[in-house]
Amino acid sequence: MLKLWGRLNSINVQKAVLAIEELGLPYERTDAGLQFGVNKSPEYLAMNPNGLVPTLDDDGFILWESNAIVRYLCAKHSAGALWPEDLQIRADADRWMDWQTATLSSAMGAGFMGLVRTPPEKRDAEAINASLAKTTKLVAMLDAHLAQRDYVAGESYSMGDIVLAPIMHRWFNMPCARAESPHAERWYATLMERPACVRVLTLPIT
Ligand SMILES: N[C@@H](CCC(=O)N[C@@H](CS)C(=O)NCC(=O)O)C(=O)O
Repeated sequence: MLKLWGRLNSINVQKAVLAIEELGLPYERTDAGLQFGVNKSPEYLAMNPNGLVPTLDDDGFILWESNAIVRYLCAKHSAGALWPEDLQIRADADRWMDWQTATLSSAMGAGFMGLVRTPPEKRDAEAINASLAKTTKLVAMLDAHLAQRDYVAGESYSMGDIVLAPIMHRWFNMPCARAESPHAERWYATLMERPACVRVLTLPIT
């Protein structure tokens, strides 16, 4: 059976759990990271020397990096669907997955940490506002992309949507003002009709 380590309020863990839930695979999840600890133990570091979550164990095959986990599981269990066979459609999904990690997550980090994980008296308003401004521009980019298609890689739900869903759920639920993004909002509402998305993402933003 698949084993996964990571706390559920991490968007990187949520991506992996969402992929597993979409695929309907049996799995065991162990809370790890922040208040749960575990991720700095010698046993955990032997699996994942980064000391970060998530980490997957598929029958002895250990994998870390959330996007790699999503790609691996979708390729193994859903080639031609969640893992598109068409090279260009797959590259499109890959592109948005990498953008999520390298660009959107980096931009949103300070705003999220400041507004959600920092008490009001300790917040750095300048850093939060800069982060929200950057995120707003990036969400507008995603919104323009989704104006032309139902899902991030075209007309079908794919691993690209799985990776973007947790961070966009966080964005739409963070305690801050947001510019309208009607196409991204329509896409998000469609995703939230999926039982796996409801199961994994309907959590307070913490
Ligand atoms: N690029 C890595 C980043 C992993 C990462 O930064 N994980 C965070 C949670 S989102 C973490 O482990 N933080 C330390 C902790 O939770 O104790 C991935 O996508 O898996």
